[in-house]
Amino acid sequence: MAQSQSQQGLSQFMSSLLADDSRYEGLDLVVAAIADGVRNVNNKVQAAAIADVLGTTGEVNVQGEIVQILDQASSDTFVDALRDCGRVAAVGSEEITEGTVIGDSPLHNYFVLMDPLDGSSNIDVAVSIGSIFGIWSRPPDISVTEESLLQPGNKQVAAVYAVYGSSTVLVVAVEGKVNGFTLNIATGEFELTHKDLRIPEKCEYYSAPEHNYKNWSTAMQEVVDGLRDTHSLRYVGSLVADFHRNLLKGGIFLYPGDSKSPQGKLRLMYEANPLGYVAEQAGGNVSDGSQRILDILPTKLHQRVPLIVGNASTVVDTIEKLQK
Ligand code: AHM
Ligand code: MG
Repeated sequence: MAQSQSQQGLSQFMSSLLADDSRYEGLDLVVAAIADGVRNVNNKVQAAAIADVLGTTGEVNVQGEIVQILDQASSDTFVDALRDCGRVAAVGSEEITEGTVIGDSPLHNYFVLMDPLDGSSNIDVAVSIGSIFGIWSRPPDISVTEESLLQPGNKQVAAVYAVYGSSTVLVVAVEGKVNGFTLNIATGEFELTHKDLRIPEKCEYYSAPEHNYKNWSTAMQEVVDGLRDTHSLRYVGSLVADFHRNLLKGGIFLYPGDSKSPQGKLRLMYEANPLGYVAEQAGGNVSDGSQRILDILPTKLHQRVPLIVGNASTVVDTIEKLQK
């Protein structure tokens, strides 16, 4: 049976989106590899309790956080898929201390930075979690080392994220176009279900870790006091799920720095940059409170950054209030 427009598959969609554009040569293969990894990780997430792979590996990652078994398995799955696609020169992962160099032939023309399983604290309790990917093209003259991964977010050519929730959704952003696909579990196909996503102009929701309220600056406390008066709070504690909700329903996500953690909790290279890119392509905005996140020159693979992302005018309004 021919697929209707609303059921267009991911690979067909990517082929028509990128057709004949030499800037994106091989990007369809990178996105397809991520989609394969997402199918695989989705199976692992769904089967985790039964397969008895919930819980921790007993290790602590470079962030000082306890590594869940599924964190590690997801990272390995995506590194393998990205290596096998033949187009990725190097990968940075939240779960790997140093960058993983894959290859430096002319075909290896992308870098990928990823949070393979975002929302670790929700893994064991059946709450939505996800995977986040920023994709950079490899400049032709650059040799492939760990340092090559340290490029600003404004050089990203695409970003992708998945949410493993009440359905499994893959969102792909490329140069002004953001589209969402839902995994059809009967066929294994990602079908186009959210075409041309734009963040709604009406901002009805805010997401913020209010358990940190007492450690915030007075200005940040006042911003969130104001949001609380006029918006509904939705905070699940998985960045990618909170972000996805705000993208679809209209909202702003904030994870500020505070007196205990001046740079906040979230990571620049594989959380803030990719989701900031998606937000901007969907008409939203992203900031660390004083500058556009995507313009930050990274110094470390795992550096943290305060994050304010979502509805454009509410982000701008928040920055103005913080800078008063
Ligand atoms: P993770 O990448 O190890 O899962 O940690 C990041 C998560 C984000 O998904 C989420 O926004 C944040 O940590 C929640 O932090 P908190 O527990 O302080 O609310
Ligand atoms: Mg994360």
